[in-house]
Amino acid sequence: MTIPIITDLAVARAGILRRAFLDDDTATVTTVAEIITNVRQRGDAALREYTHRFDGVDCEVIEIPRERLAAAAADIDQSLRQALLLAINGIRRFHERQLRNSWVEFSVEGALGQIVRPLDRVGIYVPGGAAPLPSSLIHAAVPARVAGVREIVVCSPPQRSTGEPAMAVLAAAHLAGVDRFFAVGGAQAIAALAYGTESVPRVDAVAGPGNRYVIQAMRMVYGTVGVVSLPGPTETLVIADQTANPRSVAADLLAQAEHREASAILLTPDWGLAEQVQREVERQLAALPAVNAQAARDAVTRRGGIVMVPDLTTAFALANEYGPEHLCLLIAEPWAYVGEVRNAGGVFLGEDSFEVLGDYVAGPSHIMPTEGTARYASPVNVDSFRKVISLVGLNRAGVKRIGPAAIRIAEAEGLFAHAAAVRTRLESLDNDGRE
Ligand code: HSO
Ligand code: ZN
Repeated sequence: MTIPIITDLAVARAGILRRAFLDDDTATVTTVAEIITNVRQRGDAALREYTHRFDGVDCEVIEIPRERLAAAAADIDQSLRQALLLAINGIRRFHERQLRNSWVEFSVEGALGQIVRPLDRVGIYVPGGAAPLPSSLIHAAVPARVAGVREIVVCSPPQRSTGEPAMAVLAAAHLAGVDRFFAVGGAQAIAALAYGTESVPRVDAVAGPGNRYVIQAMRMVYGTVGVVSLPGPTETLVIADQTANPRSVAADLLAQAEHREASAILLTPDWGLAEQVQREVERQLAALPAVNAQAARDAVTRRGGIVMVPDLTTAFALANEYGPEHLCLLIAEPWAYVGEVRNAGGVFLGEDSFEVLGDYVAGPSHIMPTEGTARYASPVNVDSFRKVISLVGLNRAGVKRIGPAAIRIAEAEGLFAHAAAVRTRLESLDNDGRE
């Protein structure tokens, strides 16, 4: 099977443009609920058991000492360290631009304002498994650091071969300034971060991508702990016209398609391009290592395809309906269409601004909303790790003007102690005759 060309929009809408994977599946829910309860009740003992069962690793001590992180950063290939540092630098600079200030506005009635405060402690999940992603660690940890989070805790499962997480992940943790690192993964890691165990401290919010168990766990502990987002399998929607280079289009589709359970979709009004991209996809698949090619073929054939659209306006309408994690514009005038974009995690503009740069080194966090959550959610950013505290500092003049309205609403709600709290103020204002 090769990447299909879909000419009927209704078919595309009912098929690849309609996602089904966010639905709870009962088996996962049951398993995760049990894991959470167990970790909550038995703490570290439960973590050790799960690590033994799921990761095939026995570790007495769950925490990786900071010296080990530093050693990993010293030991990894010099060019990889330099690349990670370049990425960290770009991510830091991008996120520094996002910082909002606290504000207080004074008037004759006193002051109103808000203070912006970083969270005290944040937990970042980093997937292990077949392909551990050090980039995901830095794309969450650096924004948290810039936000001013006091303590950044990472959880990532140990690898069977070495008994600890991948060296590159440990190194990335050191380079990004992570404070504590625990070799624990899966739903059990999220439970530990939410409730705390003897070793793992309870955090204020969790962030980062994970498999279906991890994401289900995040949904179930939400409220006990903040959940920054629920990143599912990656998705890419490319809009390309006749000016696009079919090689680049195919390369960008395949780059994301090699991720686990990914989807990669092309919308184009140009039949010639569609056919060229189809051929290119085959040619480029043949050049990939077998494992990657298999994942990518699966993505482009089962959850992806080339959809023929009558024009770019239709393409943007469909893209907004779908709300992709990544929207890649390989069209003649990409900037002219930015105003059309309503739902997307990130927009990549033009031939030289492709998504893989965003995955690693461009600057914005690559942890972007998936599964249509771009309708309401944003990529990981500094505000993911900060909150607002409202300040109300009114004076007597304020009470005099707005107090009576408060009384009126309180009475309508039958809340007479509320009304009385205003009245005593108004009475004492009248009595001492001061303004
Ligand atoms: N494209 C993935 C992020 C990633 N790619 C990490 C490579 N490494 C989700 O946006
Ligand atoms: Zn990627």
